[in-house]
Amino acid sequence: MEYSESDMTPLQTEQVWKAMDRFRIELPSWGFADTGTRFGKFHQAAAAATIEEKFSDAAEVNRVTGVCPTLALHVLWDFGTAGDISALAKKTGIRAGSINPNLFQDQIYKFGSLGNPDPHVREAALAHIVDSIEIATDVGSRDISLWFADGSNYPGTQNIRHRKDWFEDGLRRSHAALKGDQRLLVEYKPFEPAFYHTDIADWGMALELARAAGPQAKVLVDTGHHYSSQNIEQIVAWLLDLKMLGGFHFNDRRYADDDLTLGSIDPYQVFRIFHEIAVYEWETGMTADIAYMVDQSHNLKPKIEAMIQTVTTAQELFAKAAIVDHERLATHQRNAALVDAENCLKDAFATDVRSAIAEWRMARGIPAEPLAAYRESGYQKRIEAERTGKGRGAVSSYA
Ligand code: RM4
Ligand code: MN
Ligand code: MN
Repeated sequence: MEYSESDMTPLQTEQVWKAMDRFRIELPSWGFADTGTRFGKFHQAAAAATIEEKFSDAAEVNRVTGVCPTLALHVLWDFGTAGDISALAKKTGIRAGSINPNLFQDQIYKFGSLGNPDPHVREAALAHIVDSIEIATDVGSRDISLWFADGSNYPGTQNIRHRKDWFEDGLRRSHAALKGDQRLLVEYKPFEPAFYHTDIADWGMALELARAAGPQAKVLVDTGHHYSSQNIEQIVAWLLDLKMLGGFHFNDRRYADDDLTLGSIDPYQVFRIFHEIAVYEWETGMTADIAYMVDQSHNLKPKIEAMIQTVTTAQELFAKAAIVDHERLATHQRNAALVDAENCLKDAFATDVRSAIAEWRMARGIPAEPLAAYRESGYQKRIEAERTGKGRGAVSSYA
């Protein structure tokens, strides 16, 4: 690929390299498996069906990008066949990342998990979270990532306040089971599968519940879990300021929780999120302890290529945010120089950082062009031949 001649200053190049040295992003095991919509699944010959295949695919993405050392695991989808995670980690060089309990697929969860009106179901959900924390301990993971499908479909059918209280109680008890520096990440989502009320519908509810749970509970922002036109970077800025931002699930959306490739619909939105983090760190001199994770469903795209595209896009947008001139921006903000302030962001966003990133990659022994390197490797052809049809029956992911 040809990039335009870099119009970057030496300082900006240095800022990009520093940003690339620290930016790591976690891949989701379910992003390599066959997924679909509620209308059906289109199978891919290369889709991963087993935990071994998911680790192998993640290792391939990490081999060509060099920045994805961990893999998020879904307890029900990945531990059913209980592969030996530490052996897999050794073999592939990929470590287990966040552990995601499954509190939505079992029949008992028809009316919710921690928010279920039946105390037995609430206890079962809590037990599953505690088991997941054990799994996290066993495989050496720090983060237990909680997404709840809990909610209701019709007005008047559930007591919203009681459910909130049950969530508080369940999360507090989950927090008590954490060991060492483990964290609970509380994810929110406004709708789906519940279509009238969702128990943890927005960042305010997630924040309140995380605070009630205990000091090692933080909020997880899934970029697809907002209403259209919501200002996500403002949420990020607030959570940073409150020291309550635990991590991200990255994906893009156009209409609902679409799980599209990061930056495919609105790259400026992602840039603005990264900018809030960069400016926070610049101002405070602190490093925000944030787990950057991908949560995507590549229903139509080839999965490994889509993942590489996602990672390189994330790097580019992170790098663009790293070259914003913070001093200049702060001055313009103080003087309310609106056009100049806005242009600080726009200039950075418009800068082509790709050649600087390619040079950084080469200096670090990573292929300059991850996607091309992947295509040349022959991996795709090999797994297509090996796996064809194998994963069809596997209950390895949603839809
Ligand atoms: C949800 C949410 C969770 C993911 C599930 C499958 O919408 O994004 O993080 O685990 O989907
Ligand atoms: Mn998510
Ligand atoms: Mn989602």
